[in-house]
Amino acid sequence: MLHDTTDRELHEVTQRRGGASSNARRREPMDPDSHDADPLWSVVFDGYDPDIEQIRERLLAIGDGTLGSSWSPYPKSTSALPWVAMNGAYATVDGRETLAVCPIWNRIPHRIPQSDLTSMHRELDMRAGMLRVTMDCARGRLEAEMFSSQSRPGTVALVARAPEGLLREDDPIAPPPASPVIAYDPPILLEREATSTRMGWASVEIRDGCVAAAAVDVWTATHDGRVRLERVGRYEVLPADADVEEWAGRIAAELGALTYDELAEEQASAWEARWDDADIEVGGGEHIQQAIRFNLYHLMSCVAADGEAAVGARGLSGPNYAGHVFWDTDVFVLPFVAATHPESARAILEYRIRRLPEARRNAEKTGYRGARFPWESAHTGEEVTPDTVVDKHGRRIPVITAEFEQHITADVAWAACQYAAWTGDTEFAETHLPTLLIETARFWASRAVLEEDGRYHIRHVIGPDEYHEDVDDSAYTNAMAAWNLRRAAEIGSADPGERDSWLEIAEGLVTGLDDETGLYEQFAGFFDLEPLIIADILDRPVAADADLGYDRVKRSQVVKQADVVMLLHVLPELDGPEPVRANIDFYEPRTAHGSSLSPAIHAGLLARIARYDEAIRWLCTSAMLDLDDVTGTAVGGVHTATMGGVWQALVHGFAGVRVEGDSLRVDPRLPPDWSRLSVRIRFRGKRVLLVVSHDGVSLEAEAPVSVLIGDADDPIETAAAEWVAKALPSRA
Ligand code: IFM
Repeated sequence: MLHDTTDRELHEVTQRRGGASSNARRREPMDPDSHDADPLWSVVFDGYDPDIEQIRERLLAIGDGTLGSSWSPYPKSTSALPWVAMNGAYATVDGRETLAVCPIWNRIPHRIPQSDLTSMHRELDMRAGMLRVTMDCARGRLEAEMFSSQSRPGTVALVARAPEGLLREDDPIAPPPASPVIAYDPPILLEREATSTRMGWASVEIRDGCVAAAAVDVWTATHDGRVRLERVGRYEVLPADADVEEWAGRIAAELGALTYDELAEEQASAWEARWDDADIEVGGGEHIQQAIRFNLYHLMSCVAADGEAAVGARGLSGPNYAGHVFWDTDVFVLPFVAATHPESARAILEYRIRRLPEARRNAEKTGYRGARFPWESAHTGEEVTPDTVVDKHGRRIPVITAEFEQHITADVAWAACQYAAWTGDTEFAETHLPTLLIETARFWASRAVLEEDGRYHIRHVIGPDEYHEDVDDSAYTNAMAAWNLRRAAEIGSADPGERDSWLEIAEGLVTGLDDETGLYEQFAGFFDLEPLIIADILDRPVAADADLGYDRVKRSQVVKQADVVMLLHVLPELDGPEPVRANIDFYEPRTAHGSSLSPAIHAGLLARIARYDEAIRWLCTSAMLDLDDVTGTAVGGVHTATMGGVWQALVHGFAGVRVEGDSLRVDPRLPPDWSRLSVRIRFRGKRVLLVVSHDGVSLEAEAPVSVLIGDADDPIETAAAEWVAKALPSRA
């Protein structure tokens, strides 16, 4: 049977290779006359290149967690993909739940045809979550700025200035493709001076409602003889029967009272607060520093903090994977927000919790008990993985991950424990956590089968490595299932009989571990496959199935992405340095890194065993994956799981930070070439700044925290809010 989700992604949107980086001057000032972009905090593109415009749109996307928007200088051109999406707003497209394309608020009504454009600069100011643009032609310069408000998610603002004639009055909201519903009202009344005003609204139908968008344009003349357009807009999800026109009228009055400058000030403070809780600084060069911030910026842009957060595989930055939610969200993105912005982590879990009834139905429908989360999820929580995709040769091929890639169920439980560990949220730990653990454990208890050899087996699955389908006893799946069962057995309210059976199954599950070598067999029979070392024959990362053919990779030991290595990353309690070394030595050269989820996980574990050159190589690959369009898929949106992986590689791998009981373990590995590494996190509600240098570790917390340094058994209870410890971080 054929499948490949990477190929699927390659063909979801037109691939425009050519690499953003070859044409990007990412570290140059946007507008030397008026503004110096800080190279460590910005991504800058010069010029207009139809071949890679869509990639640039995705990379420069702005977002507030609830709303994500990409800007196109020429939105009607075929090289553009204007894109606004809202968290959790899925429409039914061709019978399939798909992230809805929302009305467009950020079209700048300029009169600079492409043929007149003499230069263009775009600067994503990551510190302030703002996109700045200049466009030049013989008739003068257009300057614009826009953002999606972190302090008022769903509210957007834009300002544009230009000599008269370069801007024209037009509708503030443009309908998305495929949605004709739009209306424009007469001018609105304002309390401030304006040469004219205009308001517009639009809505698109989604599952169980609609996304309504309204914006107000205020035109003024500036003192230097230019015209100024100020636009403020709002997006909301309304019930299907809502009177959108009435809503728009009400919202327009509110928007008219907001000014761009006030919102911009709020925006700067809101982003400053986010960075204060999440920034990472690496004394290892500008390039990597900028890339790290790029990854953190996009993560902070795409996870809602209120209600529920449905984080798709491309966040809110682009259309790939139809905005579906995978394990990417639970295992890759959630740890970042659990440790920097717990509200967002809670919202991710809320998304899963609200879909528990559907997960229960899914388990029942497929013959099991408890709750089984779908491999791909959207609005309803039903399984939405497509049955087939069209490959690059136009052939329709089956996708079987929905049936077989079942580790997602343990991944959700794992994410819930991560959140509880980082935050100490007792309300969650006493209510939702037990429910999630028990329901998921019930699934595994009904899924594992006791066989004649006296061991429990889980047959017919796909582990993280999707090159090998329908395998038995995937080491990752079984270990995660056993972990899930054991964690559920710790819940006081669990039924004693059930608890005993969970522990028995966890104990009896086949692990694939060879005690002598410390090697995990990825699945039953993996060691008997052709021992093909992909590192010896192809430059990686590579889609090995595309290069070598699906059948060849299936019959060989070529691994798509971190699998056993993933296991050692998510359950560090299983390892210790020796198994990590043995399994990295064996699996890394066999791994194609054909999924973007892979390199960062390797980087983190390679750092743990002090193999710094390799660790930095894979860290850079993942941190620059989108900026350099390494996989040729950035056109479909940025890779949020990769970005979460970058954070995990730095925090868990290099800085060596993990939660252990009620303490933070800090056991860093600092590469000799890095002068320092500093990490900002929140642990149990307290802000913590950790600085690792070759002299030692210093930790500053806003209130006392309990810390385990290196491999110490006894925690140090910090007595004061400010605390500094010394420990030697580097290990051979
Ligand atoms: O969830 C991943 C999977 O692990 C590899 N293929 C792509 C999916 C979405 O990113």
